[in-house]
Amino acid sequence: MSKDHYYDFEEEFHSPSERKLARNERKIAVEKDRSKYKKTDADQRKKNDALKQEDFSHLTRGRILAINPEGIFVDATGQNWICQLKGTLKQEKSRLKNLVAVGDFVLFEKKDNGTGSICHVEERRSILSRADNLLRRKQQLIAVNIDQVIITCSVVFPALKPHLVDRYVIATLKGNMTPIIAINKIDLLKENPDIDPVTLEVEAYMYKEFLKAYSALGIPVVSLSIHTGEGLPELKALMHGKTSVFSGQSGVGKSSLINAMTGSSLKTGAVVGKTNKGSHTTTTTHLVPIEGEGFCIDTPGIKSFGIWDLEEKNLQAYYPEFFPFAEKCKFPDCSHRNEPDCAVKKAVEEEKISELRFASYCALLASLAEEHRNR
Ligand SMILES: Nc1nc2c(ncn2[C@@H]2O[C@H](COP(=O)(O)OP(=O)(O)OP(=O)(O)O)[C@@H](O)[C@H]2O)c(=O)[nH]1
Ligand SMILES: [Mg+2]
Ligand SMILES: [Zn+2]
Repeated sequence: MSKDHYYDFEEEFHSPSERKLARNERKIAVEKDRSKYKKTDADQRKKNDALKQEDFSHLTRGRILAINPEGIFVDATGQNWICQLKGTLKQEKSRLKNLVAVGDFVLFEKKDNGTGSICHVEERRSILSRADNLLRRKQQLIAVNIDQVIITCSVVFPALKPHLVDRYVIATLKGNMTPIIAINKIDLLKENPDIDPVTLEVEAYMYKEFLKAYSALGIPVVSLSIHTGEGLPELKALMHGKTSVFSGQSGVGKSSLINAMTGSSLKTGAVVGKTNKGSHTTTTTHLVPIEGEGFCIDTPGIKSFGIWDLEEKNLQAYYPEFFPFAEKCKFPDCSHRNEPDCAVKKAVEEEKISELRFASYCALLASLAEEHRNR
């Protein structure tokens, strides 16, 4: 049994306190006595065989547009159906917190009054997901079958946060999609009587450094403002013919950008003055068709974006600009934190590696270590 499956069974049979106390003992016992699970393995095999032979010809193919409390909204050639998951699907064991997501292609059985029952979910070609909480036991799907993630951030309200952008970049690459960074609200960088000049100066410096660092990585970066219209045609061109998902902190302007580009009227909400945080206006994920060709997906701003299934030792792989220097570190497994003769740290001092990216790497490494300790 793989480690993944082990945790599923563990979750089912034990309370959280028990889990912490006796995890190792049980793990050894489980490994010794696999007979307990043989039946389940066989059941799964039987189910898979049955699925292969199942006749899907009476079912309709559609794509999930939105998931609301009323049901799962499925589009089948322009017509909307409100569906539920068929019972057998719900019983399947998995590490997924949600079994279906916006963007999924499904086969469903038509019922009365525009309702339906989803019997099958097609294999996904890409997945944007996060860890469901700090314990990271389940993978929460945000949207699937997407080409690109438009990692949306803003300047000033809320401020630019490279470590948050990096979390999204890593999740995008891990999920088999292309990242595009959209920096919104650049109109706020101009002199403004409502904003303290020091804050503005710091933010303008951050913005400049950010552009330099991320453009050098080969990730497209678009600066935007819905007030001046700057950057909108450029982003629109990048979205043409693709399925794009807008993801990022609450209040950065994801829904505003989608409205400005598609003519839709998604709800938008003011940023809370004191904290510079968004007010979580968008509450569900949904897919919006783009005139001409393509789709874009609006998502709610996420408070903490935990990367699904990332080990500390694998973080460096997402910082390719470190590679040529890391080879010269004294220790081959150098983490570039406290080790002596670290060539990466030296490169940061000599401005050969962006300070922003290095700070973001350190912040992410520390949070992965913290999350690991809490597991
Ligand atoms: N100054 C300025 N404000 C903007 C811009 N784009 C959006 N806003 C404002 O920012 C606020 C938040 O915008 P939303 O589009 O609701 O943000 P969101 O990212 O969808 O937020 P959630 O749905 O909460 O995740 C609104 O008050 C918008 O009017 C911009 O380019 N410049
Ligand atoms: Mg929104
Ligand atoms: Zn090093």
